[in-house]
Amino acid sequence: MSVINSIDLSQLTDNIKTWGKALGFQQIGISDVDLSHHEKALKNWLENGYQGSMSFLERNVDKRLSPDELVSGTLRIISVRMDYLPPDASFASNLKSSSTAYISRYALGRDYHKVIRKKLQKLAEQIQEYTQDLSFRPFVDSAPVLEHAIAEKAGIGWTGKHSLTINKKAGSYFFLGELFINLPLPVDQPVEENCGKCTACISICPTQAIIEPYVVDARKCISYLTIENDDAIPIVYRKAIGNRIYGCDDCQLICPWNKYAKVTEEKDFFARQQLHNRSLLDLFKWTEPEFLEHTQGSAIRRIGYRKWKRNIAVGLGNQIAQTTQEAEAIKNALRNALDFPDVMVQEHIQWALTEVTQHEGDGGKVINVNDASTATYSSLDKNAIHRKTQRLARSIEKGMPKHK
Ligand code: B12
Ligand code: SF4
Ligand code: SF4
Repeated sequence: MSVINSIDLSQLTDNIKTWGKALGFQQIGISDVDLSHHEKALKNWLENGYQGSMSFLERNVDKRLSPDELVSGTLRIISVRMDYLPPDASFASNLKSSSTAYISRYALGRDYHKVIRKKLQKLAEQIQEYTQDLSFRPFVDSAPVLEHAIAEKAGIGWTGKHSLTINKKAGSYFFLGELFINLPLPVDQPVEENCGKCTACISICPTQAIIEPYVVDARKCISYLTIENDDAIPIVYRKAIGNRIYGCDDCQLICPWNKYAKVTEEKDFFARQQLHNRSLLDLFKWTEPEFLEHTQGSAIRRIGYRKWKRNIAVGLGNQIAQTTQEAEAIKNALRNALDFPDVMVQEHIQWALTEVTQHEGDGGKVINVNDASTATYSSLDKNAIHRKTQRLARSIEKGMPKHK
């Protein structure tokens, strides 16, 4: 009899779930490696070019669909989820204040890749103490892994219309991670889909990036535009970005299931005070050494100073100045940065300067994102954007009062 056959796999599965929780994962599920039912959707998505410049997504497509080709000998995947919602998320108050920089709540603390990978490694070591037969490989947000599809099979949650994994008791503010293993553990069952007729995420998206249920055109998503995209942010999306300088949470904020979201127990994910609820102007004035110092160990550091400056310039262009002094302070900061040693960033600063100067005192202009492709930016309607954000803020205040 092989050693694997002689170990009690269901006892080991129970142990893995207990050990995983003790390590700080909120849920652990087990899936097999057949993801073939995702082939059509994944290939369509890539053929349509929705990945934009994220060319890493075009590579290893077969390996993504067959985890046992990615890591040979893989029989099961341990899928984990870890909550990241920090205390004092102040979602609504931050979104409503156009002078305050909004940073996606997943990025306010320590880089999750490091935190989760370390825990997955520890979990693997515990399994190895139980059986020497284990071979494993941890993944967190690694390109050739279809994390949603795996989480769905492992019973972690269902794929919402915004394409993220949602759990009935915990909403969607959690990261996913995986441990590929060679042990034939008993698998978990997928959970029921629970979006029903709701389409709230689709209509609230500031840039209409959820082009149909379950399909996000990354090129339109603020998360892509502010994080992954190395080039200029297309003018047509700039106003809709508002004060969101790194990522976006809107499709999750409107989701009714997030009223069940729990505050993270992981202190590493708590918000750093240098990044949370800070004014756009303060962050824009950071020098490069200050940027590097304040973002050490954070995922934000990976975008680099150049994109940081680009994004905040857009935020400043969208700021609705309440007084002439405020408008002057923004203009001065922008003018002082016009010699930034990068033409792309200079153009964003110039754009922001024009915005602030043109719309001073008129409460701004507004974009109708549905007409975005034809809109020239002088016809954009800032008030419509503002109304949409106000609607979202009201929904947060009502649905997630503890995190407003
Ligand atoms: C590339 C990427 C992005 C891109 C593209 C997003 C996307 N939706 O594809 C961008 C930069 C835009 C992005 C943004 C964000 N991301 Co991201 N991202 C990834 C990454 C690396 C790959 C995702 C991927 O493979 N996309 C390609 C598409 C085709 O795959 P998919 O979205 O899984 O699509 C499947 C389903 O939609 C399904 N499907 C398609 N059509 C249909 C139709 C029906 C009927 C059904 C049932 C299913 C279905 O099949 C598709 C193929 O399997 C994953 C990590 C990973 N390795 O998986 C993190 C990941 C998805 N991101 C994550 C997060 C947190 C975010 C943001 C919330 C960050 C932020 N606050 O700014 C936003 C959310 C935006 C959004 N609504 O998706 C988390 C999500 C956690 C969770 N609870 O689900 C992940 C899992 C990272 C992690 N390890 O935690 N991301
Ligand atoms: S993260 Fe923001 S921009 Fe991207 S799909 Fe969700 S709501 Fe739209
Ligand atoms: S907002 Fe509605 S449609 Fe979108 S993911 Fe949540 S429940 Fe599903």
